[in-house]
Amino acid sequence: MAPEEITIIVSAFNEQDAIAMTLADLAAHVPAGCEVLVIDGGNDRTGEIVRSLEPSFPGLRHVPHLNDRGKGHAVRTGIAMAKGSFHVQFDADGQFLAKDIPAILAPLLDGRADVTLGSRFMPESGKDLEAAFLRDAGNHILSLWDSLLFSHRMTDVLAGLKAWTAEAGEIMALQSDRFEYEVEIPARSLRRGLRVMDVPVHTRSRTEGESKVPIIRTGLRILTATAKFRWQP
Ligand SMILES: Nc1nc2c(ncn2[C@@H]2O[C@H](COP(=O)(O)OP(=O)(O)OP(=O)(O)O)[C@@H](O)[C@H]2O)c(=O)[nH]1
Ligand SMILES: [Mg+2]
Repeated sequence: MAPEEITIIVSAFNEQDAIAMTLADLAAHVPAGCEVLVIDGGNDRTGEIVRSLEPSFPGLRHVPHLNDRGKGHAVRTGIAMAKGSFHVQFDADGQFLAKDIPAILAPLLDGRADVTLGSRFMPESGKDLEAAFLRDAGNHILSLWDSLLFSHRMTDVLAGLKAWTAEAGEIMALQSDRFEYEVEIPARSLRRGLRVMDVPVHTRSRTEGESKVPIIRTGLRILTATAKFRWQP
């Protein structure tokens, strides 16, 4: 498969301390020539750093996202701009590892799934996050809640590494602006008959930059949004 068929969507909000490391990891693990769109909603030096790397990274493109309304909005912009037939969503903060991208794409490439969800909680996953009890517990509860609502077992609906075919991207027709879009991806996919599959991935603790997530407020927003995704046509 030609590398141009793959688009990596990297949403970034003030990730000047992590973006270079994230892009170096991508450069080492994805075929040269893949499209990499950094959808930048922040106002720090992230853009400057990405633009300085563009000449040595074919396919890399900095996309200033001026009226950025959140990560979901940024990913939707990435989907609308993507030229590839396969889209990978990859966080800018270096917590997910680019070496897992071939595995997350494989079920799409050989036609076994339309959407793949990276999972930090399968037996084969590798996780060296320091104890984040509240976050993990919330994630397990949301994943279980979604699995019940959509009658499909999912182990980690909130992971920042997911992939889908361009066609599935159109069918999902995401609408969320903020973090609830993580759940909107499997929810709309399953409601619209797409095949969704978990794939074990590896993570490491955030070493650079800082989290943008108020955990309890975000969890509650996601919980109510899920019910909406389930019962909306
Ligand atoms: N464009 C854009 N990107 C965002 C926004 N909020 C977060 N992001 C990016 O989305 C990715 C995930 O955000 P994080 O803050 O790391 O969220 P998280 O991974 O759930 O939380 P941590 O585990 O604390 O890192 C990162 O690459 C962020 O830079 C936003 O409002 N706009
Ligand atoms: Mg993160």
